[in-house]
Amino acid sequence: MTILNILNYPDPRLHNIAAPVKKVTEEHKKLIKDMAETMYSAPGIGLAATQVNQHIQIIVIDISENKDSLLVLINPKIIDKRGEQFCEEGCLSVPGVYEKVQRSECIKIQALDNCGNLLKLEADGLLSVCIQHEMDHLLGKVFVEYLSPLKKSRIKSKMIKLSKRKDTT
Ligand code: K2U
Ligand code: ZN
Repeated sequence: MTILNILNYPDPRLHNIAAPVKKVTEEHKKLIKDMAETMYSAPGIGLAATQVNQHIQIIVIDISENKDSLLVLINPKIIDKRGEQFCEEGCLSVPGVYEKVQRSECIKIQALDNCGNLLKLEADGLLSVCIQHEMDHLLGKVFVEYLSPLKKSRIKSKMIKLSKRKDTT
């Protein structure tokens, strides 16, 4: 069981752009397992490899009640999107901050699964929000960047204070 360290905003590594996975290896499968354990223990319903300082295009998601339906998306691409939704979001890299963000309501994506097979998926509601949120992480984007400059600045100051307090305890 390996719980990985999750980078906290405004760590500059959260703005790295993730590279595509050329071939799914055993090393990637080990990272996926560790990411899933880290996500479940947080607890959260999604986690991008960027957040654990691995800058490759891998996402894990589980929005199921029983936490027994892990979705692994490698090299995800949005191939269609429709509508809009304005939902409250949180982020394991920005603990304690919940703000509304506008996203596409329905998306169609293609990705590789953890065996390297092509998958296509249509999502709406919470799954759609989560996938878009995680795909932003792979592009080096954190959800607070959609907020007003004032809100973003206040969140950044709050997170810097939090990290300084952690360092002194
Ligand atoms: O990227 C992350 O930090 C994972 C998020 C995924 C997420 C973001 C926005 C909306 C839904 C999911 C974490 O799971 S944040 C914790 C959380 C848990 C349940 C519902 C919303 C947020
Ligand atoms: Zn996040």
